[in-house]
Amino acid sequence: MFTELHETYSENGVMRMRHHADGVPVPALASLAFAPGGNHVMLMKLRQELTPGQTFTLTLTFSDAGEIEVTVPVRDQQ
Ligand SMILES: [Cu+2]
Repeated sequence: MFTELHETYSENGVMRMRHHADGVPVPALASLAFAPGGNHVMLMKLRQELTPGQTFTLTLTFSDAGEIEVTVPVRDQQ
């Protein structure tokens, strides 16, 4: 499995995803939301199915703050 940073956007009424291969800027003293329908971490080539209720660890890498691990809960699709 690997991950990509994506942004969902609408083009001519069609929802598309843009891959941010070089990362996304996080403004100083501000926040950047990752949520369905917007910025998200896309899990690619999963080797096993994820089950609602389970969690997994994701390591986010920041240019200044370094690596930060977050616990990701798996939920039902909405
Ligand atoms: Cu995506």
